[in-house]
Amino acid sequence: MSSKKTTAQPPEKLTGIKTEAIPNSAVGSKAVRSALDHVFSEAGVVKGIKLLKNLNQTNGFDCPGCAWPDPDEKRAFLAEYCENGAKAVAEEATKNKVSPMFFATHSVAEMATWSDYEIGKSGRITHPMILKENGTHYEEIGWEAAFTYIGEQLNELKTPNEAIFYTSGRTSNEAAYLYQLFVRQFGTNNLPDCSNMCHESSGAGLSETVGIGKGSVTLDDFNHADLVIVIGQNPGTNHPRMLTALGETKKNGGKIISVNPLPEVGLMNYIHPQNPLKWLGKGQDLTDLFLQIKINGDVALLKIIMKLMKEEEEKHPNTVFDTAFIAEKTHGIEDFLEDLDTFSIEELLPQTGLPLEEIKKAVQLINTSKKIIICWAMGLTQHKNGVDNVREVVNLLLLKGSIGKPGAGTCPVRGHSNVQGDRTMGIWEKPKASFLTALEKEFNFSAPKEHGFDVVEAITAMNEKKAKIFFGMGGNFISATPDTEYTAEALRNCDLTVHVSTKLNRSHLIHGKTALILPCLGRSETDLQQSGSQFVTVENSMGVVHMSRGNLAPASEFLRSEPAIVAGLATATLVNSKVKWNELISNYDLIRDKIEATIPGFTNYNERVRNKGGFYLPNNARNNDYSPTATGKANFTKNSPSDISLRTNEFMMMTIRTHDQYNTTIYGLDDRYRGVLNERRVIFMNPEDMKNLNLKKLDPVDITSHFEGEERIAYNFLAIPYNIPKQCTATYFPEANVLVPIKSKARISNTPASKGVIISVKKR
Ligand SMILES: Nc1nc2c(c(=O)[nH]1)N[C@H]1C(S)=C(S)[C@@H](COP(=O)(O)OP(=O)(O)OC[C@H]3O[C@@H](n4cnc5c(=O)[nH]c(N)nc54)[C@H](O)[C@@H]3O)O[C@H]1N2
Ligand SMILES: Nc1nc2c(c(=O)[nH]1)N[C@H]1C(S)=C(S)[C@@H](COP(=O)(O)OP(=O)(O)OC[C@H]3O[C@@H](n4cnc5c(=O)[nH]c(N)nc54)[C@H](O)[C@@H]3O)O[C@H]1N2
Ligand SMILES: [Mo]
Repeated sequence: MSSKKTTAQPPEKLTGIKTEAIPNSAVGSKAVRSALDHVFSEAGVVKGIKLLKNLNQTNGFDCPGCAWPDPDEKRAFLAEYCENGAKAVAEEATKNKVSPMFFATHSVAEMATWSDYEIGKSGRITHPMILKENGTHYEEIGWEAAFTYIGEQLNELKTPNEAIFYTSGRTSNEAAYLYQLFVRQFGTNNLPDCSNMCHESSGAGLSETVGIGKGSVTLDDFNHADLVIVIGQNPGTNHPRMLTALGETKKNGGKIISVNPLPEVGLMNYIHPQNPLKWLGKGQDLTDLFLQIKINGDVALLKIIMKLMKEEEEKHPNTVFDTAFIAEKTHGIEDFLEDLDTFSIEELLPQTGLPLEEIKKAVQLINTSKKIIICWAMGLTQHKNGVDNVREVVNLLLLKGSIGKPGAGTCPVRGHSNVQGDRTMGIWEKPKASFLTALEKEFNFSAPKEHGFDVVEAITAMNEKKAKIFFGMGGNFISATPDTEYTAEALRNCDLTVHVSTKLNRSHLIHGKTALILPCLGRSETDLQQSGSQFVTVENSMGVVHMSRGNLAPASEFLRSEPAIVAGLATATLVNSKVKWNELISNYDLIRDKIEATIPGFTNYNERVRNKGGFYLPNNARNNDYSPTATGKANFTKNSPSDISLRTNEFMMMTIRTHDQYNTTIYGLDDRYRGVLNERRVIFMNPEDMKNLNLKKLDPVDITSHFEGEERIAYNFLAIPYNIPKQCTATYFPEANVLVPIKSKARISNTPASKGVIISVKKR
């Protein structure tokens, strides 16, 4: 039994597992109780009620939980209630404080031994802090001194490209816009973001095929769909309000197919939180057909489906394919069908692990549907062929003409609540030339043209000492990124690491020679500037831009807003900037005027965003217009099934979220919908696979990942027999990130393949 000592990963210590039966349905009274417990214990009852009253209300703040849209009308108390949204706001409204005294009491080395749960529960950071070179404890520093120090360090770099500016997806449009402007005036496009690890494969696949990197559907389309396919997504935990939309699809006679290696509880059956009378009942069955696919078998499945569709179309022309749409709107059908013919069902089927009969049921539903929506998330994007997955989804929709009309289209369900808006605002390492030109014209400077580093490239550059300063606008870089020990070395190589954060996290503890924490306001808090209290704006997963106004008292009087922090930084760093940074933050309307002047779709921004529910950004695919693609039409593409082959005793591992976490923020230690309580170091395995390895339930194991001859080990996980296909396993992120090799990533999008890790399992 060996155990490597390390501080960059969560501790290996087990916390005392309990297992219970998996519930039959999601939400219901238990979910409401769980949420209220979190809110009241973190924030107290009075503040807790105020929080819930303002969550997702037109005049309140946008839920920081996920990017699922709110209905444009009805927004009663608890109307858009969701357990995990409530937990997200509770986490921000916590009474606990991480003060200078807290930092004086706990050394960095001590805090690094805590679990992510303990680190997070420490609370909100109250003052700007600095960890000096060779220091053991963070110490208080004034805002101006902090800005001056960072500015000096930035200006001492040999080139601006030695600095990296990361963004997580909670940052508002206003903050993101100012931030990218500052970074580009400083002289680099090194703007990696959480999207690089998330929906980058969707953006890449969709831009190429339909000419826009965002989804095409609106919330209302769910009312009209004949069929919704949910593939590689667990909405019951990660987008609970989506279950309401799926419920509406069913109510209106639509069908639902779920494609997932796990029978995720929320997708199967759901009890509406709004209807307490039904809390005790059986709930509503959501999924009509569940395809329990093997990990990374999706391209193979979609190809089989499309081959069977083609067979039927050949027998009965014009009954399956939308030939008029294909002729008028698309490009490449011949090549695509020819390529499809080169694959045989016999060869594809084993990759899916499914009986052909089940797939035929799906084909039957697809053939008879005219309006199809396909929803997906990380189960498709975080694979070596993640972009192929997304493009294959588009192929299916194009065959059916199921895009650009009501009740049909693409629905990549975004994660962070403003990750889509941040991209719209220019947080991108590969900016479009037209965007840079608009910035140059408006602000009278010369913008860098060379593409910057994405997340994986940034880590590699820091590891190889080609980059020396890391700046994080939100997020938790060390715990969110792959290959934990390699990334830790990268951050430790830096001369300076800086984090703009609300709460303490592990990235403050795995640091450069000098480290700073700049504490900011959370979304639920009042943002007071010279002209009065400000609101910010965000864009949800369906391209609606709307306002978000915090109204709770800030966690500390020393906090600054993200826009104000950027302005402070820019003023201290840039010598020749013609931007009036301080004026811009005196009234955020002025920032929005600049956005309007440089980004298409924001005409009359300040006026329209004050309308109830906000406004939709232009979306060519939604309007059945594919002119922005290279061919001017929607493109069929040729895609590759998985090329991973497992050796004896090797397994595929996906790293997924529990019901009690928000990415790297651990709300609690339970995964109620999977029947696991009080433990995160678990590996879900097929019972027969366990038998072959001579493993019994809850046996402790070590996990080794295998990649191009390299091995990485994660110690001390408990094996859980679970309803998962053979040779497939699941662990939780971030505990298993140490196993994800930095070089194992999706073609084109460069997204870490954190759902397709090859592992072996050994009893301890
Ligand atoms: N409460 C809560 N809400 C969140 C988050 C959170 O952590 N907590 N995170 C937010 C963020 S940033 C994001 S990106 C989203 C993430 O939302 P999801 O993508 O739903 O999150 P994951 O837990 O990664 O789940 C991936 C799902 O895909 C399945 N899957 C894995 N591999 C495959 C595969 O090869 N094929 C198929 N068909 N399925 C597969 C898994 O079984 C799982 O059900 O949620 C957002 N919302
Ligand atoms: N193995 C594996 N790795 C993954 C994934 C996976 O499925 N498997 N998923 C990937 C995905 S989809 C994503 S999106 C990334 C997430 O990566 P990140 O976005 O970097 O991580 P989060 O855990 O969401 O960041 C949480 C931190 O953000 C800070 N924060 C919270 N609210 C605010 C705010 O309003 N302002 C500021 N400035 N800071 C704030 C808090 O300090 C908190 O600790 O992780 C990726 N990593
Ligand atoms: Mo994400």
